[in-house]
Amino acid sequence: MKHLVALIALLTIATAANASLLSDNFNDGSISDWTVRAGTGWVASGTAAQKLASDDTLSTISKSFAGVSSGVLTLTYDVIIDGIYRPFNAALTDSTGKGVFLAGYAGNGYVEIGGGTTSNYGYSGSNLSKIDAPGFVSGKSMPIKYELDLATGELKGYIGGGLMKTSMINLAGIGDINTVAFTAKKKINSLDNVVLIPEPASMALLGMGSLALLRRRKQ
Ligand SMILES: [Ca+2]
Repeated sequence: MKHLVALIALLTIATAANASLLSDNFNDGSISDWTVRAGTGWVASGTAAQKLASDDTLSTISKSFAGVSSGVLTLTYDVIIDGIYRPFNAALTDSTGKGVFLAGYAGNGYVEIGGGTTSNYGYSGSNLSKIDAPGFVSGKSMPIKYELDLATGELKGYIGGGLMKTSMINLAGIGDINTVAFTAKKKINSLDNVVLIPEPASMALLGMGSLALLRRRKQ
């Protein structure tokens, strides 16, 4: 019985840890549940979201989720950059629009990762580091992952599964993170499979606390 209780507790922890805050594969051919924050927005195309080809202004779409203020946030998405040097950035922000830039320009063989805090959804070149990413080429879908530790401000950026860059971000003055935004400019950029997951760190601690409580009750 004791083991059964422990097993149920562990399963509960695993389930909670895997729950995503936001997930969208655009397979329904719609991006109507995303908000246009700037520019003319993006369009649904097949089973991905694509930037309008004729737009010359920065265009931002965003989506809100249940706010988080602790633990590690993991954001993954697939992106195709069409061009040699194109602005394409993701941002995680609070309800006032303050937050963290995750990437800036990208092109054949490289991307800029890192950044600092942002007060809007547009592109900012400040504090971004250009890094080599040999697999990141025009027209090819690349999986991007960011891990942001809300306690320490450590930001890790992965491209194609490999760790590309670790940065330290000053999160002072930023409230609960509750919005993800994507900005692009010119040409066609493709966005797909956006998933935002809170890391199990805080969940696991909570779970272990519950487990200890259960054990104590059984004794
Ligand atoms: Ca899709």
